[in-house]
Amino acid sequence: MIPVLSRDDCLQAFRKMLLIRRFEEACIAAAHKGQVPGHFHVYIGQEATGVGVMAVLDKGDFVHSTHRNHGHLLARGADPKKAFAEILGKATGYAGGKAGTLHGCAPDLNFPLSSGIVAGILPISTGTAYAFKHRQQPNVSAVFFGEGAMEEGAAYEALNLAALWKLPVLFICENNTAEVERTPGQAGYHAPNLSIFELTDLAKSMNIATTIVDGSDLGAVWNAAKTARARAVSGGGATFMEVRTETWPGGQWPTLVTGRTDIRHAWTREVPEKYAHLAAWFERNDPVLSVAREMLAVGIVSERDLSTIDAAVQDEIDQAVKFANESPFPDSQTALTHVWPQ
Ligand SMILES: Cc1ncc(C[n+]2csc(CCOP(=O)(O)OP(=O)(O)O)c2C)c(N)n1
Repeated sequence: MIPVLSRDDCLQAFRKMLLIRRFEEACIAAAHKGQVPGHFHVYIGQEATGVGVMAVLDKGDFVHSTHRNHGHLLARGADPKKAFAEILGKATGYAGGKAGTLHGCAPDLNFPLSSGIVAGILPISTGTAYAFKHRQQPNVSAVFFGEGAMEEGAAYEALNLAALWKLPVLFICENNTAEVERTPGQAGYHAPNLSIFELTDLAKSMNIATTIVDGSDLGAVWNAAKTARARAVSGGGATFMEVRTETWPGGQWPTLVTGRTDIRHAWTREVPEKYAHLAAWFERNDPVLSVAREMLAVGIVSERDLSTIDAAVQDEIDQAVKFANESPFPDSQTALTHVWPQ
């Protein structure tokens, strides 16, 4: 699907996807050193979704996310230094260290908040869309959430009102369990409290346009998001996009492995012994390597170009980590600031 995009678009998107990958690998490394307070969730394996959707959004559009927000922030253009500092709880982070990993935000980029409450963000994003409609503003509200959100009542209320009032919302449901056999009510199904087989059936029942997209295919995500945004700003209402990816095998909490992505896997396909258990995923399901392979195949880049981009991205992440490590923790005097309207 890469041919639908220009060379510049491809390169920019690939760089962002790699930035997210390296950021998350650094995050896992920091967590292994005990530097990340509490629980956190990485975006490895879903990079094409955030980057593909964000590529078609306008500056004036709003973005909302969940507990798995790091990739969405970087895809929207967040500063990796401030984003990493926030995750470590430092004063230089986007929210002065108070949001941490679970409530990532970048207000300057119209990314006001993420909610750690599963499905909690859907009504908020629908409210944003209502404001756009009320003000006759030609913008959309994009909201990312996992398939688990479809088990929650808040999701149904948000979908219903978005449909009823034809609100400009892009509901991006990131189903990161595409490989799991769909057996409603069974433990193997990641959303075991759902009685449906297809997540899109829920949105269809509320007359919302739906689409199912392969999350390892950057071009497919990009196209679907573009269509959805055009529908929303032309008064056609919301779209429910189910983006399917296969679970990253290194992501089992609490034993997250770095699964360090060697960009050379894109052309050598030789996965080091240490990561042998991840080999099949790197080969079939890794969106970053998939885009790299496609770009190589159509001649947009050479192996050398990819290594150069990777080195520059790694350097940017190293600087972000250094910045975050050297930043102070917030002063106790700030504990009660920004927690209530003043
Ligand atoms: C209302 C609520 N219930 C339970 C939790 C605990 N919890 C945190 S993440 C998570 C799984 C969410 O799965 P999904 O929405 O599919 O997102 P994924 O982690 O797969 O990206 C749960 C149940 C929560 N945060 N909020």
